[in-house]
Amino acid sequence: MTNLQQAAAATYPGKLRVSREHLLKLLRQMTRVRRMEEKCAELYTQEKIRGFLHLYIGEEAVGAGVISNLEPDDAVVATYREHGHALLHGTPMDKILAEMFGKQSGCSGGRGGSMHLFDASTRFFGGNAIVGGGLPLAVGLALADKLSGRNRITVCFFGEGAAAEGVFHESLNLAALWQLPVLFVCENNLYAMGTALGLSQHQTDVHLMAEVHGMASEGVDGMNVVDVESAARQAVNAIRAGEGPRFLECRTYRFRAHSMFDPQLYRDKSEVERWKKRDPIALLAQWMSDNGQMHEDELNTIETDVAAEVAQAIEFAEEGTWEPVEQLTNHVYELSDTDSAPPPSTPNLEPFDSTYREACRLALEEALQHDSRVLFMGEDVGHYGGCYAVSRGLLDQFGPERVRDTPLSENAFTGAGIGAALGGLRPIVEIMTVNFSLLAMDQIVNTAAALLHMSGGQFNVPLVIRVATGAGRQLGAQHSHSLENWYAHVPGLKVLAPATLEDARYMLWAALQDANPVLIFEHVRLYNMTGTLHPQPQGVDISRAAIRRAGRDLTLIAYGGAVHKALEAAENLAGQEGIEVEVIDLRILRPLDRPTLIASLARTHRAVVIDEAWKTGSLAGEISAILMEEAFWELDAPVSRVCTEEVPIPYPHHLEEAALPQVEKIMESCRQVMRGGL
Ligand SMILES: Cc1ncc(C[n+]2csc(CCOP(=O)(O)OP(=O)(O)O)c2C)c(N)n1
Repeated sequence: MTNLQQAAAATYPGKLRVSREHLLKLLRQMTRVRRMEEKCAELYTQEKIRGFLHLYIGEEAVGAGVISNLEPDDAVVATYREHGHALLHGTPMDKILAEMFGKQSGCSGGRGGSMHLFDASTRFFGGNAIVGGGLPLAVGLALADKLSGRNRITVCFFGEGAAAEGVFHESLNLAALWQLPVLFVCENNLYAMGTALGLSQHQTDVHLMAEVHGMASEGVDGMNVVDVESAARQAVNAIRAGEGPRFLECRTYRFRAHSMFDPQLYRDKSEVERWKKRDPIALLAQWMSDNGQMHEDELNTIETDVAAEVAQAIEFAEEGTWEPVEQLTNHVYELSDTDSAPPPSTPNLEPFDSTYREACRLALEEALQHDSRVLFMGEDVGHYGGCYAVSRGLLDQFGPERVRDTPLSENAFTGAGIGAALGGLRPIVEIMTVNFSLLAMDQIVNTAAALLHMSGGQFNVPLVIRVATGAGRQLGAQHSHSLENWYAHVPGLKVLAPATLEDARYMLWAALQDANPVLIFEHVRLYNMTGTLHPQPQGVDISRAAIRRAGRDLTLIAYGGAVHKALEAAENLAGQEGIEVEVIDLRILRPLDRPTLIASLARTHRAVVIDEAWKTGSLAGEISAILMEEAFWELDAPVSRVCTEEVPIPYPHHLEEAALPQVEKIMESCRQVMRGGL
């Protein structure tokens, strides 16, 4: 017996309860992945494929064994090592290769490249280059399926490196807590880049980590495609039967470098050679021929067919065209798919007294009532009634499926919101405070904002995220900042700041009609604001700034909580000094309504910008630059900025007040600008 025969016999002892035809199919599938990727390595050396290229060679049995259990409308989420998964789930090889070439005919329109393969037609959700970043998406996709009563599942592939990320545990917990139809597949190839598993985890049996979360889990030999397939089948059947999520750890090995840049200093050649003796394709082929399950010509046929498929795919990729540079900014925002339904009509169109908090609550209630796709989730939104008491009563009214308390896992539940949006829901995610949103920034910036673009326009994310922001309640340096401009910096996101009762009530509905991720920042000092709410049967538009007070002498630009300080300053200046200030409420921080700002400046020729963020790197700086760049000749004085002092927000009342833009400071700034900036 040759070594390979011995290894094959040891891997597949005894008779296999799988038909010969099925084994041939598995062999063919693995061979397609292998030969395609061998070619990719060659094409990389020819510089046809650039950037990072992570090959799956050696691990094919995992993808082939798991995916052979899926139905066409089951979803797959993968990592940057995803060429095989895309191919196995049905994306044509030619589109995969064209994507790696960066051609328009690629499966992501050329925008994604090797690490970001996407295919809406096969429900292949990427292609995620953030380690662990795909897990919450899978949770959200599965949540959407469960809530919609669809009997389909989501499979999420990731490496064992992900198990060290917090989002791994957050996602497993959510999936188990909510008993979601998701199969987590850990492709344990023993190394995360150059770090051996034992150097990053004390617990090296990754599937045991899933057990901690109460999830049935199993470890299998990832070089044995029949074992992988059978373990996956049991898991998939259990999930389809409604038994909740499952976890599969497949022990495997990558034969090639982590990426093409990796000199592999961290492992011995002998170790690689040892593993190559357990090549999953060679093992199966050997076992089949040794056991009379395959003729040599059948193997030859597979190889010939696959070689033809690869050759045709390369030709297709070569022939593809480059996207014209004129289209560079395509796929940043979804333009065509935006719903334009007016807000639900309310019986009472008479103005009524309200608080800002009540206006926000009404908005949520109306959204939940009038759109069955709306799902509201976040920390303490249900039983507690919302940390700022905005959602009191909604749990009783709409039940725990739609008003969903989440664990303290901002990154995972925000990512789950993205997944649920991809799955057809209209989720509203609440994040208690902007400081905590930083824990979800990965999902917001790396996924929600970028997905439409990375997927070449295939996957828009209609997600709304509500965030409390701002200072003034003596909550100290970890609950009081104004970081909304960090999000306004990011193409792909829309950022709103309601300052009035009407905007608090209607911006949410408008955001839900938008096909893009929208963040709504509610200033904490506004929740207790009282006033008269004027119902708006047509809702509010979320593309324009608003002039809250007309004036001829100076334009005062503010947003959120600062709008009211601006108005007070304007009234004082008019009454005391005869200076007529025009107050603009930005309302939308991204995309900024430049025409309204510039038209106002053309009337007043002077501008002051108020911003509760720190001056350095602020939105106020951006606006000031826009005015200078686009309306320099209108300016009679330099633009002035009133921002928060460069200090984390302090606790004592007097220091907090001193740090923030206040009416007197705003008035002084206006006076100075009226003097020509002197
Ligand atoms: C959040 C994050 N941190 C670091 C990296 C850089 N990085 C890319 S791949 C990788 C190793 C991941 O290993 P593993 O999850 O085991 O998957 P494998 O590459 O072995 O398939 C690292 C550290 C990243 N992409 N994302």
